[in-house]
Amino acid sequence: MRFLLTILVCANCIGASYYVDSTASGSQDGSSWANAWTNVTQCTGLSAGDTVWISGGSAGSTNTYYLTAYWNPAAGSSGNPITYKISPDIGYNGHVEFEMSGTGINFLGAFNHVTISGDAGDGNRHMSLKSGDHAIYGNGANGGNTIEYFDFGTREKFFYWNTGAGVTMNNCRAYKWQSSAKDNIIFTYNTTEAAYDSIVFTNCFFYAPRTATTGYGDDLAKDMGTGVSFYNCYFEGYTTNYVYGQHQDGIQWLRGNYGKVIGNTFRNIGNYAVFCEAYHGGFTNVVVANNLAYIDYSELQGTTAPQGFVIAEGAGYISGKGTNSFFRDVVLANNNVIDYGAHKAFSLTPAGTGSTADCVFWNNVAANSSGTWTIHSTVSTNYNVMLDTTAAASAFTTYSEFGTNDYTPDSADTVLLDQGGNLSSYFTDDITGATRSGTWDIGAYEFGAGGGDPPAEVVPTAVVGTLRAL
Ligand SMILES: [Ca+2]
Ligand SMILES: [Ca+2]
Repeated sequence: MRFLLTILVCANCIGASYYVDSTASGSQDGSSWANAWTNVTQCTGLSAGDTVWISGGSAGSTNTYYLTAYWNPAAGSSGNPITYKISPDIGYNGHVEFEMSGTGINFLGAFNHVTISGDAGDGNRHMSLKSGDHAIYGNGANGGNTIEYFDFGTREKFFYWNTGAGVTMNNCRAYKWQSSAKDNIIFTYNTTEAAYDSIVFTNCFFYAPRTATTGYGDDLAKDMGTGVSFYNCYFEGYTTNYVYGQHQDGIQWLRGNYGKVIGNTFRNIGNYAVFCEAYHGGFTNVVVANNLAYIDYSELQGTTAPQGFVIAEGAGYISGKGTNSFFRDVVLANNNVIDYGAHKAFSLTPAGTGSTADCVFWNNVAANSSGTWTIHSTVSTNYNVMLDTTAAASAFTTYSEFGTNDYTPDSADTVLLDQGGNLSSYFTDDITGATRSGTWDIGAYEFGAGGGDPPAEVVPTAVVGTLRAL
């Protein structure tokens, strides 16, 4: 009897398993693969902690799940989400594709305490979205949600939510084509004061269109709000005949505190790689560190627009808020800006009569990026280096303009290697995720730390034109 009781308690603890398979032909009660529900919309009777395994068919094949309205997955509870996940089982670990039937339908609206996972254990994204309007749209997502290993596809609208927190998105991908309907991939503005890491993007890949010859193009992340973090993500502006009016920023942060931008890579962004723009007021508790921004496209380098990492008053600030703003506990450190030509790599300054307290500008390196930095006199400034192409070739393991380079300090280098200051009270790793030890190096890469390169993947073929049908 005691044994039985133990089993029951444990079963309740780990949650029950249910099954969804679009090809199932049994009783469709979700109790097994044979009797699986045939769509996620059929799921009923779920409890917090349960797992719904979804079949992608056999390896290499795709099961498509058609939705005629947005998916409203049943919610779990705090600490016990309901998990909707690709099955890792042989015969079911292919690919899950969601396809929206009809126009103007978003894939997800409000969702709470759910995990949606395309992780079959092999590092690939086993879930994707085809057609539909926004991938995620709404005021929901109020806690404990994870979306992972999900390819949101090639589309014009992705993520928009104007309140809420509690979303972690990891190992996802979004490739935006240009349109007049939306000029960003991620748009969120959580105006409620929140802690660090309330909304987290990690190891994700984002692509947005821009022109070759101006700074115009869609933003990749916009507005943001409080408690948003980006870790180890990849942001790229790809070239099109973009015809709309947005200036392309990698992350354009217009409001909010407790933000982290750490270990990310920004390639060929039309305007600013990161622009913390004090549009709604100043910033407190923001860390921008261990990031790499580079240009490897000569036409973009020749335009007037690109800049690296900028934390400053905005050009279009709200009167009485952004102007003369105050920054506290803002850290701009260990970032690399590469091949921006005559452009500016770094700014950390409020304008007008604004001031700062406890702000840090340390350990940054600008290579072949010779614009004069704008750093407020009240900011702690140390261990920053500007290198011309000759000095960069000496300092880095390998360097040539627009080259495929290794920005780890060369073993014989005396400019970056062991020349930085220790900021372990703010962060402890380098861009590869390896722990920094000993005397810190200047720049995003710590010599000898190992850990491999930051994320990179084969870049999809650029979408040239205005709209491309799926
Ligand atoms: Ca912008
Ligand atoms: Ca070192």
